[in-house]
Amino acid sequence: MCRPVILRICSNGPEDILQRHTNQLLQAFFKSYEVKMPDLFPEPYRIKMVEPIRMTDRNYRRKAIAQAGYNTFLLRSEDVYIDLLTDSGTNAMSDNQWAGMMRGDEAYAGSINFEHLAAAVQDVYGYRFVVPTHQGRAAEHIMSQLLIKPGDVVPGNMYFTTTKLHQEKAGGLFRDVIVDEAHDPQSTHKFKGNVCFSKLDALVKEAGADKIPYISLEGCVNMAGGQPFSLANLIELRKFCDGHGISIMLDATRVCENAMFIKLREAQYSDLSIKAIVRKIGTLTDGCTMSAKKDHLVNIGGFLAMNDEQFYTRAKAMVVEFEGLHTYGGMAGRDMEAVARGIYEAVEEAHLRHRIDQTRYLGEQLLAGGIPIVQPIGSHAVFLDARRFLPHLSQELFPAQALAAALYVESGVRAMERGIVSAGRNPRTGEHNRPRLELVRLTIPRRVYTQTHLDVVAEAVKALYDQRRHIKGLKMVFEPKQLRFFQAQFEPLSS
Ligand code: P70
Repeated sequence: MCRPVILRICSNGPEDILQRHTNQLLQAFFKSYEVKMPDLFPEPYRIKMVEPIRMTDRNYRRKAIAQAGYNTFLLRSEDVYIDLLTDSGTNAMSDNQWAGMMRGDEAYAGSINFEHLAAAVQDVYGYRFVVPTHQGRAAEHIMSQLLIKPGDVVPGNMYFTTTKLHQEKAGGLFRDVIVDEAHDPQSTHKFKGNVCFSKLDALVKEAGADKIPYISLEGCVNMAGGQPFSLANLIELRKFCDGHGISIMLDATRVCENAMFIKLREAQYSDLSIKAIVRKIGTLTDGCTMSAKKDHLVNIGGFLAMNDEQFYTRAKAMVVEFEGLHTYGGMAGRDMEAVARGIYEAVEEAHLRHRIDQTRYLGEQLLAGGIPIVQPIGSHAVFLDARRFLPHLSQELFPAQALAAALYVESGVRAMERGIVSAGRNPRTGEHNRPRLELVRLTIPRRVYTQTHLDVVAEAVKALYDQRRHIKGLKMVFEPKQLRFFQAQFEPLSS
């Protein structure tokens, strides 16, 4: 399938030079050759350095997964062929970012790289204050401790594991207010990350607005399959929250990818640059936590940002206790420089178009092979629907965990469970939480794998689907108290 080239040149100020340059080159290329733009947006980069990976055989992998307690988090990276465990910290940095690493100002206090980072956040997101942290969960920890009081309720557009943990540690209770469609892997709603106002309204009436310190809003909702919220929904949310005196704190981890979907799916914003859309989202929210290891294209880093000066003063006081001085917060100067540069690369349209098209490519291959996946195909990953893949396994037999282990044995491809194991236990009753979504996440690191790698993954999943009846359930034999999915161990059931 081909369609004509339509590339837009964005101009949002001097920092957009790289974006303009890349888009101009692509435009010139397709124009001068008078070729049609391929259906998939091509890589807006070329490869300068490679990292060898090795293929192992099935027998080797059978032993490796048994040693890892059937938990893909416990495999050695060396034993993995294509690593789709996560898109977190696994991105390939650009030459521009690596060059920035050489400009690290490693002074204990007042590093110039912190100034670059804060200026980039202010410019792109529009928040007034920035507190650096080593990664996203550290920002979540500080924000939860400072804003949540015991007995508070925190609504969110679906839970995320670390976010919810820190809310609970601060004495809060998470409540899901995402639209129902988000829990249905077969619903093709365009914005499954949207907030449902009847749920939110009922919660505010039940708990009282004074018990709700903020609503937690995530871009491209991870646990729902990388599903975006719409700008229309956020505008309505802002109005609702203003009416009740409730803040909106953004989980900005994948918000640039969310902005790409807004541009493609919300007609009234199709003329805006990604940077302008991200800025709108920033302006409509009161602050954010950020795991820069995702959209910002680095291997480590994060921050907390806000507009409220008092909150900033308290967050600065707390970051020195847990992370480091407020001008590095657990990052080296060079890491902050890489994040500052990554922030601008993250809002390049060509990068994001390629990114979501790569994910779509894998998803469409699987759909064509009849594999049950979450739809619409999200931004950062393709999610296998383990309930439909393994209908013979009940949720207590950990179908998604078993499927991820079997995929590794079949192909050397590493994926991640996102189902009952990830959902943990109810802190009050001790029972397993039983999410409707029982998924395996095939997560695509940014700028790392080629189309051929994705072909291998698709073939592996299809081959496994043909033998799905032979995949057996698991028994959990070791269970950590918190975030159990990271270190839990399992044994296969014999029948
Ligand atoms: C992933 C990673 C991290 C993450 C996130 C959202 C929406 C916050 C964070 C925390 C890593 C991960 C974390 C827990 C379970 C499995 C994997 N997500 N918000 O692979 O950020 O990792 O920097 O502390 O997705 O999805 P950080």
